Amino acid sequence: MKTKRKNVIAIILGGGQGSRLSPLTETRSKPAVPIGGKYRLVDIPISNCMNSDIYRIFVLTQFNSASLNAHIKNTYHFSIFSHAFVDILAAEQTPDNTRWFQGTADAVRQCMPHFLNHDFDYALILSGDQLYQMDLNEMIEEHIKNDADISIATLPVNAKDAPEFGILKTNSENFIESFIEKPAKELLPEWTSDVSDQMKSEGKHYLASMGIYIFNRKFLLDVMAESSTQDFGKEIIPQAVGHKKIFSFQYEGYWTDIGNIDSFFEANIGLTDDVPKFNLFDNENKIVTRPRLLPPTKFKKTDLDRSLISEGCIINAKEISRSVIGIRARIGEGTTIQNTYVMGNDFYQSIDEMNEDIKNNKKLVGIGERCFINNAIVDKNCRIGNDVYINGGKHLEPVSNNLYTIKEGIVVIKKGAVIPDNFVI
Ligand code: ADQ
Ligand code: ADP
Repeated sequence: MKTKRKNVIAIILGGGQGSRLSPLTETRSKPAVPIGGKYRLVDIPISNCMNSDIYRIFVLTQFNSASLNAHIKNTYHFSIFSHAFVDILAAEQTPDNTRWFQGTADAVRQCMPHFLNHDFDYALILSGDQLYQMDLNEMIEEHIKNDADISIATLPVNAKDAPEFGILKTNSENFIESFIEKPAKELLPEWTSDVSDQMKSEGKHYLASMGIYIFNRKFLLDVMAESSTQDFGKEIIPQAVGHKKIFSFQYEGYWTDIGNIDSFFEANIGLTDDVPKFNLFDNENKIVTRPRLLPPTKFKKTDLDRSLISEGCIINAKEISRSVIGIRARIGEGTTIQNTYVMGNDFYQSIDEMNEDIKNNKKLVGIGERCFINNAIVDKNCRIGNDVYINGGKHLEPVSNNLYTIKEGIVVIKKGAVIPDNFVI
């Protein structure tokens, strides 16, 4: 049973330069990156908030893109009788500030005047690039019950992952007594915690910060008044340990970072598992996105296995397996798609436009005939010709050119790329 909503604002950290997710962030801001065929990254934290009855939400982004604005404007409509909103706050130049956000805390600091226009007792600070479903209200309840200054959501991780995170230790009441941001491997033996038997059996001996924080209003105002700190993980949290009450809200459900190409790819393909760890098929916890009123997807001769197919696609492919196919995708006859996230298209070409393109020897929007695509991400609005062979995998060296990038063996075809017939990667 959910408890009644408290006086909370949510602040979603929408991303810095987004270089880890490049090239998906070359032409759009990180929160606008499409995920799961029909969603955008920002839909995940916003849905978590709304499923937790938190409806006053700010999205902080380094640069504002037309697609992020359009998405937020067309998706999150609230009654004029409610106080609900989703506002995008982009790094902006003011007479006394010409800098972009220098880090997560600096982003919050620069936006403080906007937050202070609203009444709130607690600020919930969330990352914009994580895939998880959590009742945030439960964390707020615990924060209040324990009379904490800050709460941090934490989860057990293994030794391989620990150096990527803020690692902490708690006392028997779950208050954080020590914290280290991204410890070197050699330091790990000093940082083990007493985790549950289940977590021990999975080798997860370290308690990691999930980068999800609750700050009391007063404490947030205090730390934001001290302008030398730029980052929560590197400065604010370590500096508060020892003199502030920092509660660890331990979580053991599914949670994954989707901030780089590798983890983003895995998270998307993971949605095709028999029982995906991230559940889109839930009556209570819905993931909200823009309703687009698209037609049903149409297939011809396709062998389908373990795949998510979004609305409005025209698919004549021979085979699609373990793949996520985004809205309005068009895939030609004889084509095989395996282990791939095809983001789909922003628009349909009319028959006349297609005939014109064919006459002018231009590739059509979508994926052509007799192609083979494996271990790849195909960004939106690509024009992939016929008989194209893309076989991603660890055998490929990292590369980046104007058509595609290869990271960790995953081939990312850039948005709007035109790939000629018979092209081989
Ligand atoms: P990281 O994820 O490495 O570690 P960071 O790169 O600061 O930390 O990103 C946190 C979130 O803020 C991400 O969603 C990112 O996109 C966003 N962000 C980064 N810079 C930003 C900026 N300038 N403006 C707006 N948003 C920005 C953090 C903590 C660790 C913790 C991990 C959990 O520091 O202690 O373990 O999160 O993932
Ligand atoms: P992205 O998903 O890469 O962030 P955007 O959201 O910026 O892309 O672009 C999506 C929008 O662009 C859609 O709403 C669509 O209406 C419009 N659009 C883009 N290209 C075209 C085009 N060639 N014809 C019609 N509409 C287009």
